[in-house]
Amino acid sequence: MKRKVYTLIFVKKHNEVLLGLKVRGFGVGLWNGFGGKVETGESIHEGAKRELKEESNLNVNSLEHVGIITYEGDPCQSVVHVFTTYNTAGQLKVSEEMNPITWYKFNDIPYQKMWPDAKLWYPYMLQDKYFVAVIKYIGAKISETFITPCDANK
Ligand code: 6U4
Ligand code: NA
Ligand code: NA
Repeated sequence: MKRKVYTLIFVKKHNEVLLGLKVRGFGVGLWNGFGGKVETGESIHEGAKRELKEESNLNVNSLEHVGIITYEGDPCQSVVHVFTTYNTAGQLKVSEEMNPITWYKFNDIPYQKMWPDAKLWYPYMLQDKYFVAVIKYIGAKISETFITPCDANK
């Protein structure tokens, strides 16, 4: 089966990260970073920049690739490429997909209103520590996880 490829982008400053409340589509009602499916003909980085613009109106030049998550289990096997940035341009705006958009302190992340796997790997993302995660869901429940930090490039 072909995996769907997604991006997930976290805009950060000091000890805060920008999260949006998903008001449409997959994960509706949950807080998350910005992102979506990589489209045919674009690179993963291009897809990440496009999704950030579409969902928050922010422009970004460089993104740091901080992790890869693969989700196992039916019906959606997917791979999510996680990026961070400290440098954006333009005026932050809510979108049809993310509203409201709020800065959250690292020690005040709303994990109880996020995907259940978020709390497992956000600590690495928040520290810009490269990580690899494999998360297996059965229905809405996590059945198995494998998460490892990977410091080779740092
Ligand atoms: P449409 O509505 O077709 O434009 P698109 O924006 O391309 O959708 P979307 O929003 O469905 O894609 O992408 C899902 C987003 O949710 C991606 O950024 C990846 C992220 N995501 C998916 N599963 C997740 C999970 N289990 N935990 C998590 N983020 C997840 O924290
Ligand atoms: Na999206
Ligand atoms: Na989108």
